Amino acid sequence: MGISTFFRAPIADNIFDVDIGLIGIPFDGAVSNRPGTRHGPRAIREQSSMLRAINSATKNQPFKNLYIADLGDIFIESTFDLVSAHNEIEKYFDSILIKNIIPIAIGGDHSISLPILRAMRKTIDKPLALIHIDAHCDTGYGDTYSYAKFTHGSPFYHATEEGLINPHKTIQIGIRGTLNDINQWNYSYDSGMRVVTIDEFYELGWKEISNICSDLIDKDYPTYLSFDIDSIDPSEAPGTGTPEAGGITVKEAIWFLRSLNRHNFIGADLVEVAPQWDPSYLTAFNAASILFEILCLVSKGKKI
Ligand SMILES: [Mn+2]
Repeated sequence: MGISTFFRAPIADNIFDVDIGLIGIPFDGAVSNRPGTRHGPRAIREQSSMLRAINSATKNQPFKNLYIADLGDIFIESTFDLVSAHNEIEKYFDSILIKNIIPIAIGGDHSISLPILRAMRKTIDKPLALIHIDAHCDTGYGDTYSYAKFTHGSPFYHATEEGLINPHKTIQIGIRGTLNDINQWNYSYDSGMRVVTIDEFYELGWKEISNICSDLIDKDYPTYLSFDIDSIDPSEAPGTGTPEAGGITVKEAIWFLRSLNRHNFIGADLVEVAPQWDPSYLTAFNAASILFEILCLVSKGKKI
């Protein structure tokens, strides 16, 4: 009944009461390859309506004690001006965070993480830790990547340079694929981020990677989770702009996310679903399932 929302959650009637806000960001103004992530939030909403409220494996019931609401899609006016669009996104998150709402953003291309992190950084006294699951490091910049300053391939370069995230408490997981430039992701290594290639992910296994996350980031440290759907193998998530062969499975992603329950997540995003490249809706459905695990993680231990 009613109109489509994330997990059939209520549309917030009084935003001041919301504990966790599910926020769509329909934006693809910064993509390098196939467009379409502006359609991601609505496709994930629709598929998420098939999921139930209880996590059978972890017994989490995120909706039981918290007011989790769909805050709708951000309306971005300056879609042809990337910097202005990012400023609009940042202002929106400022308005959410001042009400103590924990944000989970549904993109949108990966450039949206930058304005979200800019807003989040103003609410805490130190750079955030980051757990970043992706096929790409997204730290390309300047002459190693497209010569443009802001793209969906550069948010974590800027987030580090602007002091939003602590590179020594940043881990990037699932990295693979082809490059434009041999030095494209040097910044991740040079700045001290822990880069886990897909080969290392399978050599060590997801449990060991989870232990590395725990060693790197104290359990109370404010941590942001960014999940790019292109971390998943294209056989299970073809609906994305920059697919890379040989990724993790949805099952591994879900197991791995559940294992991160020791961390203090203060916000999260799920990005890069471009549903029109996948007429089966499988990508959006898998994204909705991953989003539910993220919701369980973020809601864990939070007050009423
Ligand atoms: Mn990415």
